[in-house]
Amino acid sequence: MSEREIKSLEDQFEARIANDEKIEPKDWMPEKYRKTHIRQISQHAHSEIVGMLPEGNWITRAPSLRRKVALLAKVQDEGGHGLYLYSACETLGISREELFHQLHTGEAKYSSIFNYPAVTWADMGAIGWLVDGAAIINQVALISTSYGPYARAMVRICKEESFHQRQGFEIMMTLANGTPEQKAMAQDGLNRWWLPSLMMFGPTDDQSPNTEQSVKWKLKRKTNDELRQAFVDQTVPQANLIGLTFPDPDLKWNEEKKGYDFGKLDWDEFWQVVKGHGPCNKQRISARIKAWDDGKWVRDAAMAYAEKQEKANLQEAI
Ligand code: FAQ
Repeated sequence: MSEREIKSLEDQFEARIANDEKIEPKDWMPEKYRKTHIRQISQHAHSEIVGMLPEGNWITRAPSLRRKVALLAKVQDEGGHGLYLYSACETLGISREELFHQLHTGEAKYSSIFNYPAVTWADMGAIGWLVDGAAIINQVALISTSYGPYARAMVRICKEESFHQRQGFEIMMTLANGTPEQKAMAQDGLNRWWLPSLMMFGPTDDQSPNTEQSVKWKLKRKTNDELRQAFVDQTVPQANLIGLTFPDPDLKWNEEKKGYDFGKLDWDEFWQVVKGHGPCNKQRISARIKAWDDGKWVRDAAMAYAEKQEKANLQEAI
């Protein structure tokens, strides 16, 4: 293709983005757009399935049948989100095997938040309320992202995340209204998960190398700092309602900006976790590799069955 032809395709592409049209898998797109989407969608997919691990550990220890059923359903939903997102990512021309290879070798990232341990039952409340709460703020914005398969996956994911957030908040509310020990457990969960949840939104805008281009392509509809601020403003009144406090002496209402100010986050800790040195990174990746290896016979059986079906269909056609 000549340079002039490429330039014309680029111009048409930019015009479609400006027009808020969805880009579909078979449409022409700049190579950088495709790669950036593979990076973000796969990081998102990996986060969903690695995110099953801290909560999966608590299914057998849920305090009642009702809690167990809700947690089981939530963890299954996260697996489903991973599936939609891997499928959306595959439409960009990368295979599921390659995506898993990238996760297992550390080439692809997943959300920092899932490298923290879930040590008490209150952490199931804190994860649902705060981690899913943060995920929704980010993902509602992604419903209007420019890549069609990603945007459509987000519609259902957001509905389910909304249930997850409520089940988490309800656990926290029950504990906060319980015995002094239960309230202390809820407070401890909030203390440990609050700052890591704020870091989920990624580095501050001035330190975020991808934001500018991603906002231009309407992959990201809001910046990391805008989303983080929206999350703080939404969550502080919820904690006030159930009588919990935040581990941040600088958190206070700012009438001028009509939002909360909050303290500086520990970005050294964030980068340590992202680079693989968080409390649970090794444990999470080895659990994923084991699941992949243990599932080999299922994949082989499914492939053998599909081949058999294809042969039978061919013979029928002859
Ligand atoms: N953890 O330039 P930016 C969930 C990396 S889903 C690790 O700002 P970008 C559901 C970033 O990749 C949670 N790495 O990057 C659930 C980049 O590195 P790279 C996941 C992070 O992409 C709940 C570098 O830092 N949600 O929780 C993180 O423009 C409960 C520079 O950063 C999504 O993935 C981080 N927190 O913005 C499941 C949503 N932040 O790739 C189970 C979609 C940044 O250049 C249980 N993703 N990095 O080497 C996004 O919106 C964006 O990708 C951001 C990052 C906002 C996460």
